[in-house]
Amino acid sequence: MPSYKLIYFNGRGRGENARMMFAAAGVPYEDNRIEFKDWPQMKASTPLGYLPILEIDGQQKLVESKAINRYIAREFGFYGKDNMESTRIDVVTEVIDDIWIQLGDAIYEIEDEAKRDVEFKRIFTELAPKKLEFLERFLSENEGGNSYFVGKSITFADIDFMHTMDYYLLPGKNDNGLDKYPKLKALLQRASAHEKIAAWVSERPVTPW
Ligand SMILES: N[C@@H](CCC(=O)N[C@@H](CS)C(=O)NCC(=O)O)C(=O)O
Repeated sequence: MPSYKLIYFNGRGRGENARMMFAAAGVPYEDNRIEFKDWPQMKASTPLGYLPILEIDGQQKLVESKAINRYIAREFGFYGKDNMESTRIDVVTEVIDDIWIQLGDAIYEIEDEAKRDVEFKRIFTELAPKKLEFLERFLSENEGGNSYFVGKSITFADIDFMHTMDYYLLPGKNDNGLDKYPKLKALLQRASAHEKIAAWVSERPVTPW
């Protein structure tokens, strides 16, 4: 088994999908969390000036979170059994990514609270419903919607969905954001009950983002 070191900030953000897959697979890795105060002197030494980075055996350095996530998903069996399943996982994660990116921009880029709330409202009432309606239908195409997005066991698609819902179901602002999508709501509960992922979620460092 290679040795893995995931280098990211002390938050969930673009590092958490990988951490959840390490946890789900039961594969040991170094969860290297960089504090913002240490980042300026480290930035120039990184390949692209941003994180995450996945180091494998202290040599290979992978950058770009989506590439890292797909690499880990392939290595640990969370990327489907054939090209069609992998592609269906890609469909889910790309649809989810649109929500995640725009939510992240609202949370981190808009400082004015009133303006941020306007953007949240647009995301919750205009952008996300189209994506979630699609995902509810897409999920229903597999095992009547009572299993996972693809196949009969958890994949990167379900993990990414869980991770994004962690942000999307914003406490006090969008707690009931999945009520119109019963299959997705049940999927979130099913995936969150995965023993190893649930253990990781309860033991991981509590961070504001
Ligand atoms: N496309 C890159 C974007 C990475 C990125 O923007 N990382 C942020 C943290 S989420 C970062 O390192 N920010 C610090 C900086 O840019 O100096 C990816 O998905 O990995």
